[in-house]
Amino acid sequence: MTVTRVKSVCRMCHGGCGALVELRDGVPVDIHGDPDSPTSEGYFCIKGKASLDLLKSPDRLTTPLVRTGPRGSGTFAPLGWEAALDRVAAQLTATIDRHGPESVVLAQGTDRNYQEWVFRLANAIGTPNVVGPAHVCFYPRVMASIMTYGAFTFCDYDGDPEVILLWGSNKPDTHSDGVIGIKFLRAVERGSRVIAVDPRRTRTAARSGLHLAIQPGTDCALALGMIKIVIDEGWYDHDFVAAHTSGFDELAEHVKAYDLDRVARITGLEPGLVVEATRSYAQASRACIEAGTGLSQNENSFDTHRAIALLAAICGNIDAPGGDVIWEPMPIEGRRAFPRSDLLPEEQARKRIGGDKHKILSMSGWVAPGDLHEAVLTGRPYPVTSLVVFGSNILASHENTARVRAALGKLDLVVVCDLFMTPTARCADIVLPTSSWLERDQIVEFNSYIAARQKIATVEGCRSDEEIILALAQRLGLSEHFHPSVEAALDAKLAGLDLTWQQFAKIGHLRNEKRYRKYREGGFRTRSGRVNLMHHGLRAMGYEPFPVHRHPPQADPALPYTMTSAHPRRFYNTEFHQLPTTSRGQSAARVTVHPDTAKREGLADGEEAELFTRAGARGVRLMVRISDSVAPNVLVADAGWWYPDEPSIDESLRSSVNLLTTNDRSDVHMGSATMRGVAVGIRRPGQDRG
Ligand SMILES: Nc1nc2c(c(=O)[nH]1)N[C@H]1C(S)=C(S)[C@@H](COP(=O)(O)OP(=O)(O)OC[C@H]3O[C@@H](n4cnc5c(=O)[nH]c(N)nc54)[C@H](O)[C@@H]3O)O[C@H]1N2
Ligand SMILES: Nc1nc2c(c(=O)[nH]1)N[C@H]1C(S)=C(S)[C@@H](COP(=O)(O)OP(=O)(O)OC[C@H]3O[C@@H](n4cnc5c(=O)[nH]c(N)nc54)[C@H](O)[C@@H]3O)O[C@H]1N2
Ligand code: SF4
Ligand SMILES: [Mo]
Repeated sequence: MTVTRVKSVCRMCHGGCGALVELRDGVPVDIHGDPDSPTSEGYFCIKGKASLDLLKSPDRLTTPLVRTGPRGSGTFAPLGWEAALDRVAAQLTATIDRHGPESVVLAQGTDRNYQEWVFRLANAIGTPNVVGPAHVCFYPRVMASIMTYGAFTFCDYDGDPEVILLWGSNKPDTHSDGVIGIKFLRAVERGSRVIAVDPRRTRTAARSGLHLAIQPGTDCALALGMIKIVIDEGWYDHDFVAAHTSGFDELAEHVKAYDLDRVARITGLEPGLVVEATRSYAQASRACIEAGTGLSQNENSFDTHRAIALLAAICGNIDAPGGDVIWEPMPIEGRRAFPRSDLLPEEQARKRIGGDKHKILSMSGWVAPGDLHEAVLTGRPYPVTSLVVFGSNILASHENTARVRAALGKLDLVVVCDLFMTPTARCADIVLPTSSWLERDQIVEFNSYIAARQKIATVEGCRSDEEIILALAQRLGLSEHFHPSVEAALDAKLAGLDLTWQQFAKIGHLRNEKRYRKYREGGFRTRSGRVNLMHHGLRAMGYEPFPVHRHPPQADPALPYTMTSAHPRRFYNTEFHQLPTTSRGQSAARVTVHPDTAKREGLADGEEAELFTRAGARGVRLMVRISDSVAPNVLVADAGWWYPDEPSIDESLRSSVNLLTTNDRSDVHMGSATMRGVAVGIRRPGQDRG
């Protein structure tokens, strides 16, 4: 027996921990963290451990399928790869000829390091329409940061922040955006103090120096209130503000509306706590803000992240040691250049669905799901006929499930590439079985860091998304815009480093040296070279030049609770519900309920409750977890749940919180739907539905 160890990069979440896969006679038998990885330092979690389940799962799709019964019925027949790809290409060609390339929409879920391939295919086809969860995930933060500083920042945990403001983020459990929670935890061990702003007392919030148990959806008011305190108390970095920002006086005027009493009323926080948190953050010599997805899923999402960016800037923490450091990408043809946006004609780019409505999201290249579904259902501004999904379970992850379902029913062609038969894949005409991260070569690009994900195994019958995209491009007559093979594309990406894929795979990873205060060499990458406290460009687009907190509508007495969601620790978005290693620990979606609320509503721990937004309508059923880690009016539900073993779509989605979310109160910049801060009622299932 030969035992070998191959280095790769885990993709069970977007943390990207270094992984060591142990093979016996070429068969993967074990997986652990790689102690040599500079980003994860040997850390590995339960989801990473579940990776090998992916290779063995009896539920994996291993042949293309074509629908034989009504859409959504789940009746399919197997089809060979060549026939399946020919069929998809023929139908796409027909719709492009009839309705134009913009009638084809590509979809992607959370980034899986092939996003740039999806965008390249869209640009080569000539469609400006790529839909994904960008509006409620990373992009409100990215665009707020870019529009304020001209770049995106990351917390400099290695630079020993004195204070870490953990705001709407559960970093130690979610490892978001390529910075693994271990970096945060090690900084805390070395002495960083944590201020947590979270409606839920998470494990980290419980251990924080200060926990601000904010009412969901009110963070924008808190950030603006903190800016006012910093300015009033003179706690800002006077030199930095004078030399490197524009619009400070106007900002000081703007935040006058956010006095402490008003902020305390909106957020439900003790005024003294707000002042203490502000002082602690503003007076620290090194401080960073980890702003998470808890802030990106409501009508204030972009403005909340803008307000936080302004707070960090006036305190002089941008690009400072232990602060929020500007990311300098490695010189590869990666996320920025590989999509080849030059292939998309200007008149096509202008047709992006929702481009006139959610202008900031549109600038980033994405379409908001709500805008897509509306276009499909109304045929306006033009017919949208075909959807090709590369890894997204949109029936569980997009807001407004009923409308997503209606849109899926109306399209002429739905193609879903996935590892498993999800509720979304059930609604496809053609399903293409894709490979997992263990079955492909990829360059993982994060922050100032790149790493090699190496193919370790093969699951017969599956192909990677990159291979599917190359095969479709060839059939659509677009080969001139693509490389002849995936390896040739990886070689081309690395050309700027004078490396081939094979050479890079041996090296494993490369990163840029961190440099601080780069703005001193030539300013920020904004038009003025300064931090845009006031943003004239936003005004020119018809938006407010400063962040504004918008109030949620008055609570309805029939819906007295505020529901928010969080990503569960053992699962990843909508994934891993069929894997033994992860689902062994939790078999149903949970909702955290305060003891007083449970008593009032007659709910018992471990039993089902139904959350609803309309008295007569069917709600969402989740398992009650009674805990005083939430306020009596707040309910925190697990996001992204579905049950793979249920025979009907309705039953498989019975715990999916997006049955209750809508597009009614979306962020005007990004189209972010309100997923955090939804007015709901809660009852025992079977109780009178009014
Ligand atoms: N209510 C509520 N809704 C939410 C959220 C929330 O917090 N609350 N979170 C939002 C956020 S931040 C996000 S990012 C989205 C996530 O939403 P999605 O991205 O749609 O969800 P995922 O579960 O990440 O991925 C969907 C599918 O990709 C498949 N898959 C995995 N690897 C691959 C691969 O390599 N190729 C292909 N083709 N398929 C693959 C999985 O099997 C899974 O079925 O959900 C959003 N929706
Ligand atoms: N284990 C695990 N890791 C994941 C994922 C997963 O599903 N599971 N998903 C991945 C994805 S796609 C993403 S985008 C990231 C997200 O990672 P994070 O940014 O950490 O996001 P969440 O865990 O969804 O939410 C963070 C915190 O926001 C709190 N919260 C909810 N509503 C509000 C609010 O209104 N205000 C404030 N201040 N806080 C609020 C929640 O209680 C939660 O503790 O995680 C990634 N990593
Ligand atoms: S944190 Fe993410 S990348 Fe790291 S081992 Fe866990 S699932 Fe894999
Ligand atoms: Mo996300």
